Amino acid sequence: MGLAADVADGVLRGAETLGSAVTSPFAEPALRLGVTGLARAGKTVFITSLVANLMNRGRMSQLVAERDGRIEAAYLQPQPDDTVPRFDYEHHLGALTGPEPHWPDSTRAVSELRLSLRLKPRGLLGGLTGPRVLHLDIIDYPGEWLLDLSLLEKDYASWSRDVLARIKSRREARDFLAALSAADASAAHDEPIAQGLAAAFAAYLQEAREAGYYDCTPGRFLLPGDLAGSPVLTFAPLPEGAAPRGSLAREMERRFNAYKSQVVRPFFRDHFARIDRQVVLVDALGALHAGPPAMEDLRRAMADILSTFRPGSNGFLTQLLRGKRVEKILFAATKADHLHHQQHPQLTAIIEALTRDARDRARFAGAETAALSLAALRATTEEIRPHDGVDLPCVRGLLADTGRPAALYPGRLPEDPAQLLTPARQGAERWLDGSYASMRFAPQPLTLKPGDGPPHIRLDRAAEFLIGDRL
Ligand SMILES: Nc1nc2c(ncn2[C@@H]2O[C@H](COP(=O)(O)OP(=O)(O)OP(=O)(O)O)[C@@H](O)[C@H]2O)c(=O)[nH]1
Ligand SMILES: [Mg+2]
Repeated sequence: MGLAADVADGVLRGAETLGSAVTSPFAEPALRLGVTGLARAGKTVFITSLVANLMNRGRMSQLVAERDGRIEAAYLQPQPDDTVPRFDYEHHLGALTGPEPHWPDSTRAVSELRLSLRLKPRGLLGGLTGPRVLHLDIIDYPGEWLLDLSLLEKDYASWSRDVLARIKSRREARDFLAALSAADASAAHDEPIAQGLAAAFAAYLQEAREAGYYDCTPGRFLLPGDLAGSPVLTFAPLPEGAAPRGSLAREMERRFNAYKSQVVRPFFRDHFARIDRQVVLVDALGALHAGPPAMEDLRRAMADILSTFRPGSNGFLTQLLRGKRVEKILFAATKADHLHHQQHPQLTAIIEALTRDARDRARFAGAETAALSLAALRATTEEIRPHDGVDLPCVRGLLADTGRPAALYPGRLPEDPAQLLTPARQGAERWLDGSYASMRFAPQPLTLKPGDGPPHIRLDRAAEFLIGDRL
């Protein structure tokens, strides 16, 4: 499908929604909610718990439509996009709430789920029109894929030059650079050589990612999904030089261009451009625990990810969106159940500071933004423990590795997030006030009252911001 068809499709959808308010009470509007974040940020748990809590709304008191009794029912339906994998809700919920609760497996690609909400009619004529239905289409996609947007502005030669300059002194790149110096880019293309270089480059990206670098594009090299082994993922940057027809360099260039046109563009066209509301999940506590370099890395990754929500920053995107934009963006610090609620304001301040630039720009572009800290699935209980004559606000849970109970006091988060972000920006290796502790808790065994979803922190507030105005 070409660009024009897509844009026309968008216009049609817009017209439908508009028309339904005026003429046909039975047309059913759909709202597309994107859920993204870097690897392990908490996307799968967030979607699973959000859906479970929208179906059983006993813990959703901050959702105004629920408080006012406007939500009559919520149920799963077949999704509108036939070629996108379905978000495996039942499986993930089974993992979290089954007899031996555990966290769901990592997911490596885009997936989608449609939750339909039957709502009491609104307004004066409400009694005449009968119930309304809103389809909520939830799209889970890796934040890493957004980083590929910058590739669209580069040709193969300039991309190669940038990458090679950036990685030349990195320890993680040593093997790849050695393989590169042994290869002859102007020699005739030879598939095993191309595969060897691509594998070495992918191994570098993986190591760099683990070492905390965020500039690990092309994103699909880390999360290949069903593209693994295909030519669009079998290329690598090469030093500049002669590239006669049929040479390795020519073929690599061709594949780089194929990656852009057949992987990056379709993602933005088919998924990103159709999103109405977006939540960006951030594991700020994880970065805090890992230290200042990880925090600075996270800040830069966020800035890059969020620049995609400022359409003017990229010609391709501007053309693709043609004025349509994400209406609301929520930045959420996840896993807040690792902190006693006394310290939640400090965590929220960190996520606000981390995303400040991007939020200012998004607001300028017309999107409404907010930041909060949440736990999609609360795995701990709070407790005050005396220690050396002071009361420490702790959380207690079962350790994921051993199943043993343990109490955690992560440390005192500063009131002013600049005390963390400034040293991180200046290249500090460790935090001035020592370190922040972390533990991995398992989900707690649950016995849910009828009508209650899984326990969470502020998931209802997140839902109110993201969809409340449409209920
Ligand atoms: N305590 C706690 N831990 C959480 C919560 N949400 C996520 N986690 C932890 O974070 C890990 C990653 O969560 P996922 O939801 O799988 O993250 P994801 O973003 O889908 O990860 P990928 O699919 O690998 O990109 C889980 O295995 C848990 O250890 C939460 O609400 N509370
Ligand atoms: Mg996932």
